[in-house]
Amino acid sequence: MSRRVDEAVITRLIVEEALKHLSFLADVDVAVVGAGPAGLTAARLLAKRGFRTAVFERRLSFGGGMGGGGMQLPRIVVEEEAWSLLSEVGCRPLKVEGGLYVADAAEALAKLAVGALDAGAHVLLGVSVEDVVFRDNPLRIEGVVAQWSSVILSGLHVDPLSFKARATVDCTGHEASVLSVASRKIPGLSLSLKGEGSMWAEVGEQLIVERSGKVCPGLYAAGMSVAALYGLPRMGPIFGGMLLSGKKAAEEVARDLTSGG
Ligand code: 48F
Repeated sequence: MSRRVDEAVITRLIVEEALKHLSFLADVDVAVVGAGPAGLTAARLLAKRGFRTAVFERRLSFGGGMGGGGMQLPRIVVEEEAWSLLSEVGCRPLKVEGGLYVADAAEALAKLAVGALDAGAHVLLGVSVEDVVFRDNPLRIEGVVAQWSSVILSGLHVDPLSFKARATVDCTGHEASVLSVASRKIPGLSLSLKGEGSMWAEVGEQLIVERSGKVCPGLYAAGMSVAALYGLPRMGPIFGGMLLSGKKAAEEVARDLTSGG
């Protein structure tokens, strides 16, 4: 066995590289919160356009609600108009019927994650966003406040760190946790979360894409957090709306950052 395998060297390599990475992410173009289908799609498209993009994911895994398929049956359904967002990352259809594509849930989430990473997005797993950075006059969200998920779970009182971002995208799914904390804590931000509505897949899929995008200067929403914000119907294990919502939010962020808005 090689003599290069020394415990102190392993520790030093991990600490140095991780701290260098965290330091690099202290000031980014875009903070995407949540590595579900909407967040991974938004992150891939923004990173591909050259924006420094960080994804903060509370769990130690990718995919959010995608891996669970429908009632843990590991298949997802995607409409034809959204399928290109999965085929671009190499996902293969298992079946096509009536304009609906069926895919393997594990393959879809793994390839969305690889797509985001290959495009240059930086993913921090096991990191929870617990607050936002804001400025008033004029009001603007300027980044996120993050903590190790393990610290939050342990209940230890440890101060978090802030990560500045020119745009923050809430892709936290049903919880809409970034929008929720901003609505509670930021004076002058008139934002009230209606909570998602009952199931109506077709309407939910359409409205979620229409309503995705900017919420206030510096803050955007994609995926199920949009349904939670505007009280839109839920849609269950059909994922075209999540992918197209991530794309729509990414396009709006890119437009604003490019124009300085
Ligand atoms: O829930 P999730 O997959 O959100 P999405 O991208 O897609 C929703 C669908 O999966 C499904 C659906 C579609 O029909 O109804 O539910 O909108 O992914 C959200 C991710 O955000 C993480 C969470 O662990 C999950 O992986 N997350 C939630 N809150 C935080 C967070 C937080 N405060 N900080 C970091 N990550």
